[in-house]
Amino acid sequence: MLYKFWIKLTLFCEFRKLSYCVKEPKKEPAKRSYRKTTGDTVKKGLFITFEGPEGAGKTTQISKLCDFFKSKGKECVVTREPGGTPVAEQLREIVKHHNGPELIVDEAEVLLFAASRAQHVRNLIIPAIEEGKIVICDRFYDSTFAYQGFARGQNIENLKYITDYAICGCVPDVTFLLDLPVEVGFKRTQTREETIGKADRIEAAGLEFHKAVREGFLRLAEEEAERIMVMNADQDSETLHNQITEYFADVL
Ligand code: T5A
Repeated sequence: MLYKFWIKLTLFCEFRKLSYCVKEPKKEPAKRSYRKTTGDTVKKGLFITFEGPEGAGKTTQISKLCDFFKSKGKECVVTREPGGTPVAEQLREIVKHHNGPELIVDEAEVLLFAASRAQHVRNLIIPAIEEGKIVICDRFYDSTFAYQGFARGQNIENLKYITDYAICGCVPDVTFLLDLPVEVGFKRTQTREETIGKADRIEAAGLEFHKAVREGFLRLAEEEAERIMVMNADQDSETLHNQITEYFADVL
């Protein structure tokens, strides 16, 4: 009886290992690239992320890049973090706009972003990439390291572990870090019609916090220079768009 149960348990564990997400924690995030480099064409989808301080122009560039891919006959999905699926969007509302008497503690903030990411990766990003689509995501886990790690001071090793658990091996093929002075980004968001006078919880964290975020992003880019492309975002949006599309000249 006990022997039969042991065999069943072993078979179940082997099956789980074969399934998409290996549940055992890994020390390093799995490098899983969706860009097949064996031919000239993209065989499966691509996963592209945009990062940067507030008001860097990510949304603007993502929209232009998606139009660019569509003009080349590619299917493109635009999404964002936190958010991207119904549950993840509910978490976004809490983490950005919670305004009750009970404050969100820093540890819970990390986990809310991670929970949103876990939903998003499994229910939207991976299925779309597997269908051969190009997924462009407005922020991903680099934001967690820059905001919650470098700026809020949360332990980086803990963040790596939590991120690894959330992303299921789904590492971006390329990340564009739109870099610009924090003051320039603030000025842009403060004069944007929809957001005038409406800073959310994180935007309202102050200049020093956001300077630390920017430094954090630049440190990440140094550490992962192959994946993270630092782009000067303090220039007109068309020039920046042209610089970004140059990167894809060899894969389309
Ligand atoms: N967060 C997120 C974490 O703390 N941890 C995490 O793990 C994650 C995933 C998300 C917040 O959550 C935090 C970070 C953020 O605080 P959000 O609403 O998604 O918040 O906001 P942001 O991602 O910060 O995006 P923003 O709306 O602030 O700015 P964008 O998208 O970078 O910029 P965009 O394109 O909307 O442009 C801003 C304004 O500038 C103009 C645009 O027309 C617009 O008015 N603009 C330019 N002006 C001059 N020159 C250019 N080149 C311009 N490009 C755009």
